[in-house]
Amino acid sequence: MYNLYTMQRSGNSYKVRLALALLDVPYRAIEIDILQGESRTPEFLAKNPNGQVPLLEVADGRYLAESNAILWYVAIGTPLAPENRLDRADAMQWMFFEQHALEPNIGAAYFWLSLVRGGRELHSYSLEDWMERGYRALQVMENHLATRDYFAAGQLTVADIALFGYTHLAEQCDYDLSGFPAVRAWLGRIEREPRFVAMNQLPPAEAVAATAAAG
Ligand SMILES: N[C@@H](CCC(=O)N[C@@H](CS)C(=O)NCC(=O)O)C(=O)O
Repeated sequence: MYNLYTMQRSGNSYKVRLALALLDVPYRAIEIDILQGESRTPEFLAKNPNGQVPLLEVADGRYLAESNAILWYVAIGTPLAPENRLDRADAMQWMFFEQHALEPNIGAAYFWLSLVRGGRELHSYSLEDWMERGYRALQVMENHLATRDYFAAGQLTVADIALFGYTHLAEQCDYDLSGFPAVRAWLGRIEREPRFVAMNQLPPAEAVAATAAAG
């Protein structure tokens, strides 16, 4: 069974939890509170020198970081990972977009406005940029989804899961999605997937037990 180092309120961690849930893959969750510096301890840095979650222990002592790399790792061989060469590259294209255009803006706004007390005041100078660039990314997504149900391969893939992670949090951090009907319909489509789990849903019982044991 996988060990997943995760933080409940981290969108990047949630992507992995969502994929594992949709695939019905059991795992143990080890909660890391980044706000308490738990991703920067010597023990954690020995596992991920970049000091971030999510982190998946794929085999004894072998760790994989970066949410989108982890998504591919868990999804290969399942319907979430397209087989066709172009579909696969297309999915990757959207996952790079997610990391460069969406996550640095909506992810940053979510972190500072929703998770950090006083974050809005601390980062008031960045907010306008996050809003402008975040809306630009949402518009690209809206245009794509206007004629499609999913981002790549005509089906639900890891690209949708990657993009869902922060898009579904946008309204919690000042973005207004009312002008993005195709994006809203796509969010609903994913939420109706069998085995969908919400971000605030706790990991399965065996995972919680493992977290307590690890603590
Ligand atoms: N590109 C990485 C970003 C991971 C990331 O930013 N993780 C945040 C939580 S969402 C984190 O662990 N931050 C703690 C830190 O940087 O100290 C991914 O997609 O996994």
